[in-house]
Amino acid sequence: MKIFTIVFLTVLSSCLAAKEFPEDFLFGAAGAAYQIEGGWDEDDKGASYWDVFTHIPAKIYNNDTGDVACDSYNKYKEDVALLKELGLKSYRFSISWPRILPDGTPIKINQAGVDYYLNLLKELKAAGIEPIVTLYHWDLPQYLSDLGGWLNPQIADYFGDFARICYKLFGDYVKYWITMNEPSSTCVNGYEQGIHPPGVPLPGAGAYQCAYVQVLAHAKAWHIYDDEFRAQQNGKVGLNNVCNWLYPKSNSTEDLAAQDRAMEFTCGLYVNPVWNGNWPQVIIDRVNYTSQKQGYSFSRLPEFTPVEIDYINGTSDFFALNIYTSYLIENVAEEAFPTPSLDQDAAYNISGDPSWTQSDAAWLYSVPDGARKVINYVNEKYKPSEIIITENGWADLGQLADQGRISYLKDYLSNILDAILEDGINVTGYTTWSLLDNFEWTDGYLYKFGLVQVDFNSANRTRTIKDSARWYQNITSTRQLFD
Ligand code: PNW
Repeated sequence: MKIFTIVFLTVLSSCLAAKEFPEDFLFGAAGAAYQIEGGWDEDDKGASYWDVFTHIPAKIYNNDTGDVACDSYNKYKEDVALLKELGLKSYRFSISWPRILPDGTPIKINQAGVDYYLNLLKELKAAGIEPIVTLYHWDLPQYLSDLGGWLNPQIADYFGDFARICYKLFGDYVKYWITMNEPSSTCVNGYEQGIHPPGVPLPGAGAYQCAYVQVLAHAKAWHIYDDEFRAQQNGKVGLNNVCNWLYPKSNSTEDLAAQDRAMEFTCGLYVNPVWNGNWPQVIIDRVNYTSQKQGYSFSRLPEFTPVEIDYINGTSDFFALNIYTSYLIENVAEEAFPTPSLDQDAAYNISGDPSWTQSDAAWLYSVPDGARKVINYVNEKYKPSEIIITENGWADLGQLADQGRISYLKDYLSNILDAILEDGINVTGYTTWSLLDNFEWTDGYLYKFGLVQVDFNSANRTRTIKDSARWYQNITSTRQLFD
């Protein structure tokens, strides 16, 4: 080799320093039942409150629904083949509660639904892909919503029965269970603001009551696993939430305090009970204070009894963390407390920084440093023995040449890897959101997060691999990332 070439290659390799993911790192992709399955009333499936909600005109962009979605109910073999082709080692999917139990109760099991998930699990097993299974990704059976949904503490018992049935039916195949996807989204969108089902805004009360019930339901599902299945099945059960790193808008004492509150109101409210036994103290104090100012004789935040605290504390075997974006947080100085709301209790404004790259979906910015910061935050505060990044992804309009997604994933993966290698945090897996373009809740099919494009205009729901998928395939097969 010419000396020139040797010098060139040496310089090149020192510029392109490779970082390596641990050998057993679980690279994968994610999806959720209502967003991909379709088959909304096939066989004996019951209706979820999302089925009902999307059929109400003007609730969803373009009046789109999940009636067919990616048709994964019929095309799951193609999905697994794609995962395999991309060399992925894990697949996060969710079980539709009303597909297994049509009205949410154990009175009737829909065998066709059970077979669907068994077939999917067998297909994954044959392909050597580890399932990470979410029990609840937002599709509550309509009957249980009519019973009060996530405002009714008894739903925790119904959820426990559903969880038990799933462990019994599928537990031999599953090592990672996630009970609830993002209580923060269910509770704020569904019960505080009413922009998700059940669609009735209850500001200042709905999100707190929902968080209370979801935490109890999660804990019930964890205890059932712990008491009845763990010894045999030897899996792990965890709670998931989205926790984004929030930066203070200035270094003023007020904004720094607001930053801390904002982390608690968006993340801690839902996960602190499970890891540390109660709501974050700052939220207990704030809601108590504003409730009093508004003339209540009690706090709008439900109180956990000592027995409940004992029951919920320590009920997560790993931390399932979704990271998408970051925001700037600015304190709101308040003089009056006109109407109850979570926003007023939280007393901060959020915004994006103009220097951050914004996706087509306006809420989503690329702020990769935030990933490392939030992983450190969660690790210090909750001390999980294991963290899995269960969602992280970028929105665009669905083009195959998706350079924006590649840049986003590269920058976030690099920061996640720094958290592993430099901060020594035990992040063991990463399932990017999402494998397929899919039904994006109130945005219908407007924004796309997939590694794989789905043609929603073809009856066949044709799947086409995007550039980002090929890029990701290269990262997951080499486990190397170049800065
Ligand atoms: C997730 N945030 O929700 C959901 O789990 C997915 O079902 C959904 O498709 C995906 O995001 C993309 O929208 C989020 O505050 C909720 O940054 C909140 C945030 C991000 C995602």
